[in-house]
Amino acid sequence: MSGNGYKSIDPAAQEMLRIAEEEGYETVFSRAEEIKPCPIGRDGACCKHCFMGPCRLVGKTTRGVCGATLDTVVARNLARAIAAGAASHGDHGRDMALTLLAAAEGEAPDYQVKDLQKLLEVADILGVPYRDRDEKEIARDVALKILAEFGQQKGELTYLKRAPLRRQEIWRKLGIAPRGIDREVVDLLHRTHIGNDQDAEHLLLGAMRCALADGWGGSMFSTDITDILFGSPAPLKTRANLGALKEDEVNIIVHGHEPLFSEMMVLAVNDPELIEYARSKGAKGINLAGICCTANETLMRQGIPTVGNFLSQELALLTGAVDLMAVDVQCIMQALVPLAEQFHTKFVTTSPKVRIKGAIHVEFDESRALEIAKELVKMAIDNFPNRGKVRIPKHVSEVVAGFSHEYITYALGGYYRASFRPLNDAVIQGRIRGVAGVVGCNNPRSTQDYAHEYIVRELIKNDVLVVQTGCGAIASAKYGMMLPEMMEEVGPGLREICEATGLPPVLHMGSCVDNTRILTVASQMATEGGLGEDIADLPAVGIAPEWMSEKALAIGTYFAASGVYVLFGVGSPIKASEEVQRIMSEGWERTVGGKLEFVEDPEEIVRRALEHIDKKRAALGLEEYNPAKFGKSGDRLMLQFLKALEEGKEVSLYSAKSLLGA
Ligand code: NFS
Repeated sequence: MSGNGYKSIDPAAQEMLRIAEEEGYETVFSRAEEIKPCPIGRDGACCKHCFMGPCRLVGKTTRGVCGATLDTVVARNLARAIAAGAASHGDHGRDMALTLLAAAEGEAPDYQVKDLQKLLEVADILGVPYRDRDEKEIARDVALKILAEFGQQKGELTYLKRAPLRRQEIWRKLGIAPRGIDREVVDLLHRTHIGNDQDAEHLLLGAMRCALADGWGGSMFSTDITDILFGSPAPLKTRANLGALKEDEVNIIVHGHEPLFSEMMVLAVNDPELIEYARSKGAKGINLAGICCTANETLMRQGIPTVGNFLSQELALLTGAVDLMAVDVQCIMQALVPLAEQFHTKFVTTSPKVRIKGAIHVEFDESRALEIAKELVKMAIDNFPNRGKVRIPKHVSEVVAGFSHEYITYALGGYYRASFRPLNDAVIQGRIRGVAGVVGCNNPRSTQDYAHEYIVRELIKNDVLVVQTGCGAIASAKYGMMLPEMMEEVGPGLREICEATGLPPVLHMGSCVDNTRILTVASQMATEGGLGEDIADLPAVGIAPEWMSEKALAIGTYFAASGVYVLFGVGSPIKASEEVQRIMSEGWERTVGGKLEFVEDPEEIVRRALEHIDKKRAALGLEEYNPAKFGKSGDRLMLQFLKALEEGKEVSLYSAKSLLGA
């Protein structure tokens, strides 16, 4: 196990794990101890693609029954995982598009276009006419155009043009510009069937093409439609960790990924009649909270608290305070159902795609969305009096979230000067050394949140601006790292920028599909000027310190294929093949400019990340990073001055001058 030897660094998780151990509840942590990972499968050396095997390519066995080499097997296993990850994001995006279409056609009355500006921007990119047209007509045509990109057979995805020109040329030259979202997933599944593509390098090119169909297709569409339907996020303050559960209120947790359902739950818990009904059952109110990425969606837009990331899902039930947990798709552990049975918790599946044996199934139907959400809230209220022992840990942190790329440009230049110019200038001057996306899951094979927390702290100390999504963002939120108070731990140059713009040093940019917001920021930085012409020129890195899902592999691959150096922690699914490691590292760096490496040690991840950032700075001809030059701007001193005033200290002209260092 990598990490600090503990199961979690989260004090709330530790408290619940103590209870689990003392009282004999099984969790993902205890199962991970019992089940040792198969070393052959873990390293990518087990081939299960036909029934002549499975072939375990270890020791003297260097070929499968069909003759497939270790390099082929390792590359094929990774490629299949990437196809599954891209399919998951793509299908999520498709559901969003179908709902936008239903809303536009009047078949989903509870959904409306909430962000007209975003709808018009998306219409413009997609070439959908929007002048003098009715909003619903535009929304319908946008939805239809997006749906057509899923089934498109030839040509290129339209969103590729959002990437810098240089990047588009690289994709075209290599033949990896994705044609249609579904086509690339099917193509990769076909290629990895027995007897097809058996050249590791070529297989991995196919994997990049499929991953790009996720990043610049399925996921990016999903982010855009979510903004259109529920509003583009802007900063707000809310709370994170199990302490957000309330002893005296009905607690409902939404868990999963598609905000279509969780947004309706937000409306339902605010229904005055239901609040009154909750009171009639002895509760003071209704408390909605989230887990995993659907939590990130409602947190960013509605300020709904998150009770935790991936590894906290069972721990929430152990509090005995969850009256109902409703799930949709992805990252939902089957173990939740037998665990819920040991408490009073009602566990409800809602997606037509996801049933879990033993769970209550209330199928979500977008034509009666709010009605179904209210039904579930009522079910939770009726269950409130059935609670047994309740043990809610006190730990909860505040978090400022909601940094869409639109808001970042606004923060940097206001409405009429919204741009990335100030950010680029800060990088050029060396106030910001570089930018890092720290994203991805938790994994019980490494201490929960240990690597996330360590890496983010080290990066901001070294003047690297950090942007986060997914369970990585929830990790930082739980430790109060997304607050202005963090400024004390920030390097001097980055601190000056944060203080001048009001941006925190660690930005919560949303759920995992919202990694596409990071692609957009990177593209805009690259085209703004002064930092080269392509994403690969930027002093930037992507890190998934505690990844576990196939979706994470798809994300890492589309970032690498977009020109970013990506580092994954925990362990390596390609360990068995040095050739595959070489292709994805030096090989990809030569062809696409980005690379994907698996590095277990968080310290080594930070070292490589900073080294890469400095290498890119040098290639751009920028001044060498020198933190000693910064930290003396008036902004910081002004803050101290204002704080002194706030604390009621008498500030005379003389003391103000001394505070300001004059
Ligand atoms: Ni991303 Fe979000 Fe979390 Fe990993 Fe799962 S919730 S989509 S896959 S575990 S970060």
